[in-house]
Amino acid sequence: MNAPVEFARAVCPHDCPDTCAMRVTVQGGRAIKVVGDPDHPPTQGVLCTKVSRYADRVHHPRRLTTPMRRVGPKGEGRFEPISWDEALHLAGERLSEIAARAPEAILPYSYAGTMGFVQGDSIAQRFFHKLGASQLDRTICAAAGAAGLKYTYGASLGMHTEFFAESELILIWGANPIASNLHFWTRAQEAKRNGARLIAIDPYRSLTAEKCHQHIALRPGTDGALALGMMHVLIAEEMLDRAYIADHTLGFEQLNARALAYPPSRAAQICGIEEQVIVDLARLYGRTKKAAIRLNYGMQRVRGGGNAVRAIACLPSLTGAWRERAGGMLLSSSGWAPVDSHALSRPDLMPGWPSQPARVINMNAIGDALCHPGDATFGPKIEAIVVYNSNPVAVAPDSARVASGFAREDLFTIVLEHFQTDTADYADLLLPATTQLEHLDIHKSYGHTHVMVNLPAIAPVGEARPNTEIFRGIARSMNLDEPALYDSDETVAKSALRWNDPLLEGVTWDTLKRDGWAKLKVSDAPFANGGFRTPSGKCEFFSERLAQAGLEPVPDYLPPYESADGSPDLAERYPLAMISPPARNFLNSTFVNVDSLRATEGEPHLDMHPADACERGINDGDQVRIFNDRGSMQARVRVTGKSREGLVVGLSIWWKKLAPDGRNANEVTSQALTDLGGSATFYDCLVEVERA
Ligand SMILES: Nc1nc2c(c(=O)[nH]1)N[C@H]1C(S)=C(S)[C@@H](COP(=O)(O)OP(=O)(O)OC[C@H]3O[C@@H](n4cnc5c(=O)[nH]c(N)nc54)[C@H](O)[C@@H]3O)O[C@H]1N2
Ligand SMILES: Nc1nc2c(c(=O)[nH]1)N[C@H]1C(S)=C(S)[C@@H](COP(=O)(O)OP(=O)(O)OC[C@H]3O[C@@H](n4cnc5c(=O)[nH]c(N)nc54)[C@H](O)[C@@H]3O)O[C@H]1N2
Ligand code: SF4
Ligand SMILES: [Mo]
Repeated sequence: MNAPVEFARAVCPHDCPDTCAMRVTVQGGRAIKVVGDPDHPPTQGVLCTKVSRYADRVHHPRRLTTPMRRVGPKGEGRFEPISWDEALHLAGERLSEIAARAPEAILPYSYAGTMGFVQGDSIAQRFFHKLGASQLDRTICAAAGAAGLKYTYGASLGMHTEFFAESELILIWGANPIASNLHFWTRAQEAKRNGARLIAIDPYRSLTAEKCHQHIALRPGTDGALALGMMHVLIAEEMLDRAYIADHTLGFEQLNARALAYPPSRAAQICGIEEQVIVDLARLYGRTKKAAIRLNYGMQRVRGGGNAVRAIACLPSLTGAWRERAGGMLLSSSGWAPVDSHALSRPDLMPGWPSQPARVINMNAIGDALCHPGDATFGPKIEAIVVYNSNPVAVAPDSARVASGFAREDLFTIVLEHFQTDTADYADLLLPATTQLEHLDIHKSYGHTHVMVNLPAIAPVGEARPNTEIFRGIARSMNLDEPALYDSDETVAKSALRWNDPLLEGVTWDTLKRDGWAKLKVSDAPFANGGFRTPSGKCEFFSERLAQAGLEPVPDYLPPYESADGSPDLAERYPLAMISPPARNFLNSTFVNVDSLRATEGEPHLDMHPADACERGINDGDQVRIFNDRGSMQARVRVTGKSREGLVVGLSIWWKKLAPDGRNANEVTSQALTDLGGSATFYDCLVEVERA
């Protein structure tokens, strides 16, 4: 007899602005189908291809189902199963020993494998804070943009996604929504059907750029110059909303002076595009009432990423586009949610809090950090690393350095994972974690304005445990007596939001659990009457806080570290700029091991302009070696006009061990950090390419 079918409600946990609501069909304790919830307005019943296969991932034959201990050399990935008691004992024993001597020699490493507040950084951070472990600066993705927004608007705030459907002009800027923000793309197409013009600003003719009315293919890392060139035209031709500027902005005179230094001719030269393109773009933007910008993180993974976001964020305040709900800008909406991050992560548990917090390690420089012998400036050498919700050996820059750090025989490595990833291969202890269908969580979104609850749909697969439960277990084995380490998942979830915030009016934990989601009460045109969250309450063209920090207070253009302008000698040796944005069927390095999705991507490719290929005697379909001083990888070339001249594109992020040469794009990326926020500079990378 067939087991009865049940339905459960879940939230897509992935690092994606769409934060979809999912409906899970469960039969006989197994998830058999996952679909988009038709009742959730942002989801509209649609999931992307990847997550439609979520059940395959949950019940994947290679899911980790028991704790394991390393038996072979580091990195070889040979393990033997052990019991949870033994695993927790081994973890606790080693961490206790290090914590008693040098707590900062312990480092957590986590990012956004799940975006949930409970399984993300709640009990885990409380645990590391209590130990006095090093803190991790979680800056691998969005930190430059977040800093840019903070200094301009006061927080990560922007338009409602749904109102892009009413826009008359949409600049899709450093964004590839067909791959990475599907539900926004639906709105953009609605707008297109209503007559809106869509313009992609991207060095690469992405899936999205291909479908826009116009594609402006600038050099990577030059967006700040483009925005300043546009401003020059807006100012020179008086396409300004003087009243908006007077009432709701700060520092127009200084910004005016800066823009004057970027006539379109100069901006065009920097960006490698026609001057007329900038003039036309500025005129169209300045004359369209409902002009909206969908900015995304692709444009801020370069040296000047923070300043570029600031420059672009000034545009809608110059023209007064914010007055319309279909005008303005959206980079991230995550700052609307009233999250109680103090309650979640409890920094006050740190022994030195608040005057002497533990040292901070930037996650983008994990390669250098793991290889550091320790000294007075750096502090103690890292002796233990605990990885959860992340796959640094595949995703962190300067990968050879990262791998040599993880290969250290004297480094104690714990990895909490669903699968034996490239990072898991280096674990001393590999612990099986639950997926989103097996645990409780609460979410905000950075692409819409709902908060959402995920309820477990099935029991944990095998002996998998939620991250929270694993950290509670390690804490118990170390005899830590702090009660906050033992809060239940539901207690943690309830503490995630400030329920008395007016944006959550009428919403409680119980209603949220019952309904699955709630829309925050953010007004339709949030900055129509100003109300920015900066110290001045205005859109800050000039930032006093930046000036006080000794940084440039008015947005400027900074050439990429690795470019003909930024480093001419390097550009002689390595003349090609390389970017490695996400492949459509992967989510960062997640899903690379789902065979059907990997089969769709095929193998690692490198897209190259015909002129660059011809110059190197490279033909379509050739295997090539991509290299610089940091390392090399191989890929199959696609000779295509999708890449502008001088640019090569390797869609990512492959698991190294599933690539033919055991390497991926991060062999060549660098650990250098952005101007603001200490973000990674994945797309600020020069290489040379030759036939393999
Ligand atoms: N399918 C899929 N979806 C994803 C992800 C995934 O891996 N796969 N990852 C998720 C995550 S973590 C994130 S952060 C987002 C990322 O998604 P986005 O924020 O959209 O960023 P990217 O995909 O990195 O880059 C977007 C576009 O920016 C272009 N670009 C690169 N350099 C520059 C530049 O200097 N200037 C300009 N103007 N454009 C540039 C790239 O060619 C690319 O087409 O997507 C999320 N969604
Ligand atoms: N070359 C290049 N490198 C990049 C980028 C790029 O565009 N180009 N993009 C960068 C960006 S934007 C980002 S955000 C980072 C992403 O880097 P990461 O956040 O590390 O993302 P993933 O590679 O998806 O790895 C997440 C891991 O977490 C695991 N996981 C998921 N849920 C759970 C859970 O509940 N518990 C535990 N224990 N594990 C879980 C998954 O199995 C997966 O292996 O990569 C960056 N690296
Ligand atoms: S990855 Fe993004 S688009 Fe796909 S289901 Fe998750 S939230 Fe939706
Ligand atoms: Mo990201």
